[in-house]
Amino acid sequence: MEFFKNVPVVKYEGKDSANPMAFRYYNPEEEIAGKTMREHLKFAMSYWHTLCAEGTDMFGRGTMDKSFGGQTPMDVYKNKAYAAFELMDKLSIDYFCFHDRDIAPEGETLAECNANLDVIVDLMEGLMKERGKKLLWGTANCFNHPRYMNGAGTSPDADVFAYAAAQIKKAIEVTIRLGGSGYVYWGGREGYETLLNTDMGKELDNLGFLLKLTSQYGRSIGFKGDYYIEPKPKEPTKHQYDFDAATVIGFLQKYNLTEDFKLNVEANHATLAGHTFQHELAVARVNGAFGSIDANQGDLQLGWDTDQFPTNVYETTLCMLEVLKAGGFTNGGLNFDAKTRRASWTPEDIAYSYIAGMDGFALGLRMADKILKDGRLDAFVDKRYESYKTGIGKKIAERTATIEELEAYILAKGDVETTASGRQEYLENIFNAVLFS
Ligand code: XLS
Ligand code: CA
Ligand code: CA
Repeated sequence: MEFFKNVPVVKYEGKDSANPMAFRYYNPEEEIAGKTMREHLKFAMSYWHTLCAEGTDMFGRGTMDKSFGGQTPMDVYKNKAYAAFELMDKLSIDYFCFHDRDIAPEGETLAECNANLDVIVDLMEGLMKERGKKLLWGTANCFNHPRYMNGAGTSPDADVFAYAAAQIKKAIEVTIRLGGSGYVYWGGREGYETLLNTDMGKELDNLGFLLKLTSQYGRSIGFKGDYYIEPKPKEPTKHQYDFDAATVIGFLQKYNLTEDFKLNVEANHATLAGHTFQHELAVARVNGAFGSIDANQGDLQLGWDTDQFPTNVYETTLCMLEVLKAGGFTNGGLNFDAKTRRASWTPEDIAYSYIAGMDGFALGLRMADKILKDGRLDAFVDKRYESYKTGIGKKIAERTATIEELEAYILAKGDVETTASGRQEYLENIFNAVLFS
């Protein structure tokens, strides 16, 4: 059965193509900076938005039917799997990501949930082999069910903690079975609404323990990939403990998790935290925690997580600059944690959205490569710090300078002669000049 009948196999046709079902910038086998675009970008499809989300919002029921013609719950989920692989094939997407509860129907008990999962995982394993698709990462949905209303690892109820641990155990097993190269922890409701009812210290300690326990279990049964924490500042809780990249890195250090964990940075979460996407990626990179990316974009006029497909080329360029500077992805990739708008409700809209996002990032890669090859921005930054290459600066850089020596140096000098201009506007104009040359 074909689920996306009006979606053809999407091909690269070049920038002058007027075919809306073609790539204009994403040419999978084209080489840029030593690797093919496919290898650089490692696009992944998000199962939850693509196969599950039906366009509901606070004021309205779904506008899309994602049952894919299934009559029983199990058939619905089997058809979701067939539809998923059909779409990945048609769009040349090599990877996918899912939550345990996206791929199989929820049962009455944990045992029933696990049994349902096993049925679909069997099916997926076959489809993955047949179509050559890979799992970028798996995760557990520990935020949707009412039991998680007060959090999972940070719940005040020990039974909820135990349930979450057991659920994550199974999700990691499934991820390993499907050859996943990553496992994500997004702290869905790991946060709080008010300190009047919250013991923050206890909650953070418990969360650290949950991550330690489950990640070590994964290692003990052979997981070789990366674990990621995905920062987000708010929504659903008012204060999420994984606020931003810097907060998460501090948390990982405190609970001795840095060896096993990196970050999955999402664009929309960065802007919700009041940062740029580039800032969050740079924080991850300079701390050796750059892992994977949830590629989407928010709406700066709206204060919530809109998860739109990324089409802002300035943002994708700055993102790909960071990715290239980090040396590219190892176990990570670009997961489109993005959904069509409520009013873009047809199956074709899903294809148009992915094409827009993939071309958006293909352009970003092309532009980032141009910026690096142009070299003026990097040369400027290098020169800006050149005072650390000689004299007293060299001693500071080598950490041999003493406090007395620095004092004597300045006392002898009297004062600092004015420091050089930052030239922000000049550089912003170079950026535009390279992009539009
Ligand atoms: C929600 C998050 C979520 C994670 C995976 O805002 O983006 O979808 O990526 O649990
Ligand atoms: Ca995400
Ligand atoms: Ca999001």
